[in-house]
Amino acid sequence: MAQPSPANEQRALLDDLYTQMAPRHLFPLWESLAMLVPPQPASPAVVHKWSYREAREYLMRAGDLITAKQAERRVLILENPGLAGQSAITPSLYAGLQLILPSEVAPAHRHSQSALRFVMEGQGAFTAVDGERATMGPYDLVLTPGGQWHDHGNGSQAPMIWLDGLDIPTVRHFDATFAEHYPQDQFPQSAPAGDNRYRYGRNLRPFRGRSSDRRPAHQPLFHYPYAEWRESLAALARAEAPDAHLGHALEFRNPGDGGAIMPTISAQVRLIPDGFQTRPRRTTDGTIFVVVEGNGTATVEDRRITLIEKDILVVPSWHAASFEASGDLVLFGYSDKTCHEKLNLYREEDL
Ligand code: GTQ
Repeated sequence: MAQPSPANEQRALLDDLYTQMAPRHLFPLWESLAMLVPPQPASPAVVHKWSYREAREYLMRAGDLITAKQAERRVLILENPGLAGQSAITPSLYAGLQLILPSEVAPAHRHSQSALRFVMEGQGAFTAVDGERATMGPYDLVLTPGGQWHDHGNGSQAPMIWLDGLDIPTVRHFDATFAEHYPQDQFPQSAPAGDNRYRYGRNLRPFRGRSSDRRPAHQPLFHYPYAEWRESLAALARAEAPDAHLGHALEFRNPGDGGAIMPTISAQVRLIPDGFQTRPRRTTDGTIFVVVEGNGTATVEDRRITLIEKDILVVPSWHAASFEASGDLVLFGYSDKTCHEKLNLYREEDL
């Protein structure tokens, strides 16, 4: 074997090798190994907060310029400043604010991507999933699982705005996306509004099981009303002291399998009591938070971010975050935690 060349000579010879290989689409791992396999997550996403009040003004202006039908979905994408051009709020997840004005419809379609809707304002518009309507109110969580026909309509007198949380970047990553339009604006109504909640949202299930099941076995329930999850958080807060790192926290559960709400997305709610400050905690799942009630401050690594109602905050993977509440602070959050768990990647650390 040849003796290694002196450093400067080696550099020149290697650079020459790289230049000759590059047109053949061959590259040296040793130049990028530390970046490809870092010792801990080094997210390209950054911490960022969107003011709902500010975003809403732009969304309403879009409402004057384009109809929901014309747009198909009239949505402003919340793009992470560290992921420019990727329509992503974290490397795996998407977020957008969708507006439906009175008497508008967002026409029926279906796609591989799974979506959650978290209502920011308005009362009485609906999301229909395979022909069953969920009538939506503030801070309700509604799911449109992958592959299910869904349309939205607003029969109320006021604008309806919700946060869309989708796994668009994840599905793009797997190159597995299919989408279709339904020939009519609305998928035919096939069940009474709210049917899924009575069948699957109360620790019951149809006696004959799957033979009488309209809903897919893995996604029976698609509406988690605010009144219910908020009451559960309040009961938790009465029953025990807050967890030092979380406050009072609950995770939304899929009654189909006891796991996360959808195959790619997990969701949670937290109540941090007035005056309480959580200790910092970091997790591998980058998380999108919505402030539902109260004010406070988030500290993410060395950044302090004031929070008011309806602000939207993204905390990227492995960023230590803590929350301080002035007035009971109620947060909704969603992330790709369930993917991390399935892939044996999930880690969390209480600091
Ligand atoms: O409502 O189906 O924000 O398909 C992005 C893609 C919403 C929807 C979005 C979508 C939808």
